[in-house]
Amino acid sequence: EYQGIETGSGKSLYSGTVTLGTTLSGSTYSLTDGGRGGHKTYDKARSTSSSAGTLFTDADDTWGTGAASNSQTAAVDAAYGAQTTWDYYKNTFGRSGIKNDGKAAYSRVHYGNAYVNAFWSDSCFCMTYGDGEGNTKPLTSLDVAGHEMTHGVTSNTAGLNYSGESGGLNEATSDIFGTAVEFYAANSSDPGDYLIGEKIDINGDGTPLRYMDKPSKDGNSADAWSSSLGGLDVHYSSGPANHFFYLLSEGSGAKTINGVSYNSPTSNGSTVTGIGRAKAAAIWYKALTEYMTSTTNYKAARTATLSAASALYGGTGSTEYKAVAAAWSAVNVS
Ligand code: ASN
Ligand code: ZN
Ligand code: CA
Repeated sequence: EYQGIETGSGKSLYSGTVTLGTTLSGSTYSLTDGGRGGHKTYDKARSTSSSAGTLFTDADDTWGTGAASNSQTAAVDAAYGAQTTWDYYKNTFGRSGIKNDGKAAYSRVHYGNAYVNAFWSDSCFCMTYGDGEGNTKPLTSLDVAGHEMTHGVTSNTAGLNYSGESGGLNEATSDIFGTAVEFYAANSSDPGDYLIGEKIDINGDGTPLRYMDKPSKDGNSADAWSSSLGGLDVHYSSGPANHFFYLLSEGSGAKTINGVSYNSPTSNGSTVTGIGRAKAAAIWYKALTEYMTSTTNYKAARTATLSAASALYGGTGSTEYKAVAAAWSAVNVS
């Protein structure tokens, strides 16, 4: 009998062939990521009950087929998403898990029948994924996994209330780090982009759920702050903060990254010069974990990110501080 941390191989739906952290117990492998707090991936087998479900196990540590019809495939994507998000936070910010206590959350796939959503829950400390329309498009893409896991991080740091302007900032935080995780992975099947949910085809026409360069492209999100912003659904009031993050990273105007073309406008006619994704993410992370609170609104998010830029890169004279101010002005936050 043998027991220990292993490295398996999986064929995912969205991210090609990936290596997976697994555990061998006796002669059976399980999707238990021993190197990352023991993160487990469970099968809900179309149930919507509140239980975790059945832990995925396998005889030879090779998982999935790359087709949604194989029940392990969505589990491969979910486990890969969880491990990549863990690695992003650990290797970028030194954060060890959602609570920074070294402990894992867990994932549940095949939730419900043709369920078209994915969600984080504070009560189970877990992420749950439906199989999407016709049970053929599980919502287990890398950016969605990073998005959902980041809800856990937000909940355990700033605690941004999930309504009004703070709710929009909460959603944007998940889009920002879901995107950062996707770029971090540099997976050739799913290279980084500033689109959210481009792999899961929820709209059925190949368009993504959200666009960070110009949020209004989704038909609902706001590009810039206005006094009515807090009345929107949080997935739309996230727009100005997503747009801020794009502008701060990449700057305004036209740009092509990993084959995707963007054209980011500014609400004040200014030209914004980006400081790069890594610095923009570091500023947002520091603001989230040190300066934002449950009631932070857009004006306070501006102050929090300026404080973070100042602490990381220098005060009012620094390029980074000035870029943060310029990017907020470009989305009508002053
Ligand atoms: N996928 C959505 C989200 O993470 C789920 C929801 O709105 N409850 O925001
Ligand atoms: Zn969300
Ligand atoms: Ca994406």
